[in-house]
Amino acid sequence: MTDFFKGLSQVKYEGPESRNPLAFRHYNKDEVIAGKRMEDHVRPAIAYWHTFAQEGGDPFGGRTFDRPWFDKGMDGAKLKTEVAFEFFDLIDVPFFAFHDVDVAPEGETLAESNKNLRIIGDLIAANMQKSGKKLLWGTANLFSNRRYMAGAATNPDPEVFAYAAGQVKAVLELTNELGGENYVLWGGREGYETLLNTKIGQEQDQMARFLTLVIEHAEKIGFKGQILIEPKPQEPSKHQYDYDVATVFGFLQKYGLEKKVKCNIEVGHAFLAGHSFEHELAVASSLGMLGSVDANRNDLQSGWDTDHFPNNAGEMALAFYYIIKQGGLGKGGFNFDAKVRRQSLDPADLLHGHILGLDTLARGLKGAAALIADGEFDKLLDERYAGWNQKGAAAMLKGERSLEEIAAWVHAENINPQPRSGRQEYLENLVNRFV
Ligand code: XLS
Ligand code: NI
Ligand code: NI
Repeated sequence: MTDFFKGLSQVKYEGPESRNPLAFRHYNKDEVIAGKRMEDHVRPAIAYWHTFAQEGGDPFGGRTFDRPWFDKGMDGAKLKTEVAFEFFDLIDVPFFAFHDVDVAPEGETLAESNKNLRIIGDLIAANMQKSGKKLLWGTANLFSNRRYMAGAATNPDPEVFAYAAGQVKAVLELTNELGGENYVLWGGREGYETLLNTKIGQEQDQMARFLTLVIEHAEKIGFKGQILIEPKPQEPSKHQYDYDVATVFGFLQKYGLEKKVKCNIEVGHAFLAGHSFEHELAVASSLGMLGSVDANRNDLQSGWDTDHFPNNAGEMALAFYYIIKQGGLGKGGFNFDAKVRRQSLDPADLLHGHILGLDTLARGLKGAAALIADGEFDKLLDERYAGWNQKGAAAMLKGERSLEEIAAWVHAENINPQPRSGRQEYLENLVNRFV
C-alpha cells in the first residue's frame, strides 16, 4: 500500500438522500436496469493519462499538481502503477485505459521505450491478476513527442511513419497480452496545420496503409478485441482527417476497412465537430460503427476539448437510448477521459470527479431505460414512418419501382400528401418525464 490516498476508503452506493460527499447517490453497480447490472451497461474505465499523468498545466501555466511519481523515471512509473490500482479499487470501477507514455517513461530510442513499457506492463499484469481489474483499451501516444509534430501515419517523412508503426506494434502486443478488449487509434496530429504544405490524398493513403498494418498485425497475433478510431475534428491539428463519425466511415469505406473498425465517440469531440453527442451515437449506431465512448464533455464557453467529467444526465439519457437500442456497447465501455481542474489539488478530488461522472451516467442510464420501458417514444417514432410498411411504399424503397412508375402511381391514385406535425415539443415533454 502507498500512502497517496491515506484516510480514504472505497466509495459505496448510499442512495440519493446521502449527504456523504464520498458516496454514490445514483451509481449502484449491482442494481439491475433493463435486465443488466448497471456496471455491465456502463463498463466504466479510468483514463490513466488524465487521472495519474496529468500535471494541471494550461497554456498559461505549468504544473499545479504535486504527485510523488512526477520526474522520478522508472521508480515513479512503478509507484504510479501501485497508486493507479489503489484508485481503481477505491472508486470500484472494473476497467482502465492507457497510452504507452502514461504508464512508462519514453527512452532515447524505441528499443529503450519498449523495454520500459515491458517492465511496467509486467507490473500492470501482476496488479490485474491480483485485483481482477481489466483493460478496456490500450493506445499509443503518437502526438506528444516532437517527432510527431507533422503527424505520425500522415507524416511527410516515412521514417516517422515507420517509428510510429514500431511503437504501435509494441503497444498492441502489450494490449493483447493484458487481455485488452479494444485498441484505440486517436490521430491527434493526423491532419494539417496549413494546406500550403499538405498533400491530402497522399496523407490519407498513408493513414489507410497504417491502419491496415495495425489490423493485419492484430489478426496475426490473435487479438480478439475491437479496433477503434476516435473521431475529432481539430485540436491539436487545425484540421484532423478523423473529423467525425460520418467522415471516418467514408474514409474506411474508401479503403475497404469499414467492417474491421468501429468508433470510440467522445462527448467533447462531437461538440467540436458541430454535433451533439447523441447525433454522433445515432449516426454510428445506424452504420454499425458504435464501439465505445469517451464520456468527457467540454466547457462550452471555452471552445476547446477541456475534458470535464460528465455532469449532464439529460445528454447521457439520450446517449444511453441509442446504446440500449443497439443492445449495448459489446466490448466497448465508458472511458472517462476526463480530468479534474488544475485547482483540484487533492487526491480526494480525483474521487469527487469520478463520483460525478458515474452518478451522471447512472441517472442517464435509468432515464433511458424508463423511456424505453414506457414504450410511447418508440411507438411514436414507428408510427411516423409506418407509411413505408405499406406495399407500394415498401416496393418503392426496395428499388422495385422506376421514377416513371412512381409518377404514374401518383396520378392514378390522385396522391396529394397532407403534412403532419413533427410533434417536437410533445416529444421533448415526453423525454422530460423520464429524465
Ligand atoms: C484527445 C483524445 C485522447 C484519446 C486517446 O482529445 O480524447 O485522449 O482519447 O488518445
Ligand atoms: Ni478521448
Ligand atoms: Ni479528447
